Amino acid sequence: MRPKQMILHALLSTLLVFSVKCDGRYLEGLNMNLGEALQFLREYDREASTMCSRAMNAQWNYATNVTDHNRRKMLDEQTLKLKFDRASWRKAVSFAWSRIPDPLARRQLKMLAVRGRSSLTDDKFNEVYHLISEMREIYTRTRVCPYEKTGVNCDLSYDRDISRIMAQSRNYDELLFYWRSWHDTIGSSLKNKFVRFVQLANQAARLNGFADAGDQMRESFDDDYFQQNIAEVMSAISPLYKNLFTYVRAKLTERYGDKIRRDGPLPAHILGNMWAQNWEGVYDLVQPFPATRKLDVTLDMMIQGFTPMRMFQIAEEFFTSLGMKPMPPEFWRFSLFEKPIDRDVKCSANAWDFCNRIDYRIKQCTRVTMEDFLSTHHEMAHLQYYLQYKEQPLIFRDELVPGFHEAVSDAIGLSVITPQHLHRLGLYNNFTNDYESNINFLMLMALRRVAYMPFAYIIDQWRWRVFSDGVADMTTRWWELRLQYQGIVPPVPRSEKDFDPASKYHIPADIPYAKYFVGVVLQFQLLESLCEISGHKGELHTCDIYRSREAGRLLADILSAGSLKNWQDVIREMTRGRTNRLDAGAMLKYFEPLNQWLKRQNKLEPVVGWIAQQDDTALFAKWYQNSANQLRKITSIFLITSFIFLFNYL
Ligand code: X8Z
Ligand code: ZN
Repeated sequence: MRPKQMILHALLSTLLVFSVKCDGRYLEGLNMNLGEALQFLREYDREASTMCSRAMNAQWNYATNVTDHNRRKMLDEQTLKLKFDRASWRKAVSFAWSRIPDPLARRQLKMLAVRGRSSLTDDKFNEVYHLISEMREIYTRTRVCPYEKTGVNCDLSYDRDISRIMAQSRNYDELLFYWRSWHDTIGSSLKNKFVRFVQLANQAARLNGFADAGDQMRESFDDDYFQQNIAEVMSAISPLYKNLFTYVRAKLTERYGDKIRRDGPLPAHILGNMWAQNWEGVYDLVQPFPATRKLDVTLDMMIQGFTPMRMFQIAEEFFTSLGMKPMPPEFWRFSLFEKPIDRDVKCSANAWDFCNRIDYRIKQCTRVTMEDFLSTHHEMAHLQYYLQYKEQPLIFRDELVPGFHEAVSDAIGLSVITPQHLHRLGLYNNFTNDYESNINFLMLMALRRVAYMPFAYIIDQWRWRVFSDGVADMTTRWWELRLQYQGIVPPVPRSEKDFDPASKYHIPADIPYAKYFVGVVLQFQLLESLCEISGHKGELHTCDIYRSREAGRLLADILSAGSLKNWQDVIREMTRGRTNRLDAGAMLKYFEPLNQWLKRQNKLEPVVGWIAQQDDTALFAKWYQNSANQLRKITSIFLITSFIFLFNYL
């Protein structure tokens, strides 16, 4: 144990009037009394449920009626909850939980003991939470100026304006302007705060028995080989990604000419998204068969007089057709389905569990569009998950593994978005199952999912390296990963004066990201399993599980366990013994027809993937190279001096 750790452990011991030791990996106490542990867990369940309900209510009130008063009330409740969590952590680590004989009690205590930053002193605990909320605030308040307009307000926000421009503009310089404004504005204001945050997060993790904050983050995946496992999945997906990348580069070259090298990486700003994480924005440039129309049933929905309420009823019927649960009365009574005209609301769609086993709601400013129709199913799948695990104790009313909530909702989405399903609903009457429509459809899905994988992979790779190796060269390391996995370079030179990773909300906001990577892999594994049990024949991307009671039973079984069971065991059950780990096979199977098509398209390309030249790395590694050269110089000077010294001495 390090000295600082010893001091804090001693401090905690006096505070808690028991001795705390760090035996092996985790921080834990000496109390092995099972009766006391069970009593604590019962009390925790009751009190934590009340706390959670109060916090959710205050959050709901604010999100559906944005006023200063509601914001203050929400923040007050959050502060109370943080205090409660901290007190619960203290009690949990007073137990020698790893040696408690009851496996369920042990698992619950472990969950309480290894999460969060409660190991910090009061001052530092408050400081880290204050820092995170400050960083979130700065990020969400960031505004930039409009392109080529002087004398106007600089009040463009990412969500309202810039995301749309990045997806729709085909003007290289305009895109560059917004990319640069966003990165420059955010990075400079967040770097120092982030550096301090890293220090505090690491301290908290070490006091809790972890090597660093990245090690603590990975704990939630409960897998000693997690890093290796996701690296293998990334390698397995990489050839498909490179095929897609190569085809898209060729198409972008048609648009942007010699601004792009035909065998090189792509500049980060022309892929339809600020972080090049979702390429759907460039669909019209890369559509394989432009004469075949894009799948969109919005018009059909309008003609048939769809309303937001009807969209939710149809989504509910999807789940009841599988034999799953209908929405409870509270859902229909209290949800927000449409944007109110009398008050300001946060319109992002989400699904709410009020932690009382009664109240479940969706908030969505629904418009009658295909996109929102898919979103009703997505959000309702989250609610279905809440309903399925509602009998578990609060601590197990959680996803099987981080990312699984999204995986479930997205797997349902993959079934609902098939032309086959839309046709069954009477929404896509001139549907033809021809090759060209299928490839167009798969291209759209690939721009959303395949293009996303290397991005989803590198976020936490970067973050974990910062936690383990320190805060030097953070921007250089960011771009090294971007180039290696995404084939992306910055469109203008960057240096350590910039802090480009902060341009992605989840980094300053301290939101883990590997779960999104896991979520995509698992959604295809889940889809494959559900389709198999439903008796689907044919290609995976055409599978619709609608009305399959068998699929519903399997899904309900998986969901009802919440986070009670070991996730690898559940994956084994789900795949009928085929595997107990993350596996890219199902995703590759889904995209195989497109992959074959891409390979044919790329035959004449000079290289599949990208070749990085010095000009590419010089865009972000100048400073790094200089310092590396300096380091080399210093090392050789040191070696020469040592040699002279030794020579003289001998
Ligand atoms: O952060 C989100 C959601 C909240 S769970 C808005 N997503 C990731 C992102 O925006 O990067 C959804 C897709 C991935
Ligand atoms: Zn979701």
